[in-house]
Amino acid sequence: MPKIETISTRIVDLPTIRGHVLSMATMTVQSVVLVHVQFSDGSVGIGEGTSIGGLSYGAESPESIASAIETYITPAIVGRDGDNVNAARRAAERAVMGNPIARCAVENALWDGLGKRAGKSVAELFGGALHSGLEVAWTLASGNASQDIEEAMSMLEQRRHRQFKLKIGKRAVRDDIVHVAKIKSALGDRAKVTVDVNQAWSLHDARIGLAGLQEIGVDMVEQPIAACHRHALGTLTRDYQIAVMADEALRGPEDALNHACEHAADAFAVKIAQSGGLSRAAEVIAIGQAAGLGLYGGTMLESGVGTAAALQLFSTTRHLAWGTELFGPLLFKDDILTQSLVYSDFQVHVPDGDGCGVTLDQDKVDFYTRGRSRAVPT
Ligand code: MUC
Ligand code: MG
Repeated sequence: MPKIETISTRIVDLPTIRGHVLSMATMTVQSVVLVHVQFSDGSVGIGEGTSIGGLSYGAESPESIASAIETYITPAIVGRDGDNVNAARRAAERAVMGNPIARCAVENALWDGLGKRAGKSVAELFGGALHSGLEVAWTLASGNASQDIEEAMSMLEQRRHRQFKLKIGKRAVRDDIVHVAKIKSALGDRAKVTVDVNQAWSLHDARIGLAGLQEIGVDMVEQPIAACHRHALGTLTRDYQIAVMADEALRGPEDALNHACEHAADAFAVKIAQSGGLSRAAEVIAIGQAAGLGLYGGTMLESGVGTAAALQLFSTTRHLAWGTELFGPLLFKDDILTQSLVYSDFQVHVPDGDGCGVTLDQDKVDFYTRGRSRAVPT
């Protein structure tokens, strides 16, 4: 029985290709937490736990993710059977309340290790892939409409993306509608346009916002109001034709069930990190499917490691009505994988290979690791 022998973490700071302007923060660097699990038979598994904008998006920061793993999850699971992901997951859940991103990172690494030892992909461990590639959206968030239009045109030209999510909520609501309308009219029928407000609107703002967005033909609005206001989200869902998606409000199957029962959203952004790992994300997917909601493969803007883990799970999902937004690695100036994920024909392709199907470029990882002296990567 391969035992879980050691677990190590590092925070890797990856510069973004441009400022990524969200309602709550502007990102110029993404800090990803990488987890390396060493098993007693010499095999290894890698995982990732990543949030957005320090502590401005949610309750976990890169530093708290690393600390929860090192201080609490590691002692709870070291010495356990590496092949029994469920038992290790339960032990981590008992030792650590909340902290879903930290628990996700470790669980990813355990699935990766198990897949590598078994000679199977993580998708196979979850019953098998139904898709070899998934539609992938891009987020327009430069903060400037002309730059966003230029960026979208170039993505269409390259056949990389034909669905664009606009980050809004920082400006006054009517100014946001003007901004979205400019981009929407420039793109016409060539692309699908959605928006993400990241909880920035009051219910009153949201009424103005949803009416305006609907009027200009935007297809979907993600988390327009605070995650805690589920009943109000349900009101918006019922009152407007534009699809309403829950994101920050979904921290696993319990929230998914409540939203489904109350028809508080038309669609779910499924995030493996926010759900607390691949297994819990699979439960969110099952609830969304059973309720007949539209599913979206969400991202926390992870590097290739977390993106590949999400891809493995989403590839096993029957239907993602809203596609995915698994573009994280493309937002960074550099890739920390030896072989980058493949984006073509508006899809991101599920990597072949055992486990999550990706390998770290150790020199690059060392270069971007926080607190290390930097040697230029070859
Ligand atoms: C979010 O709130 O969905 C996903 C894409 C992006 O640009 O930011 C994330 C976070
Ligand atoms: Mg969102």
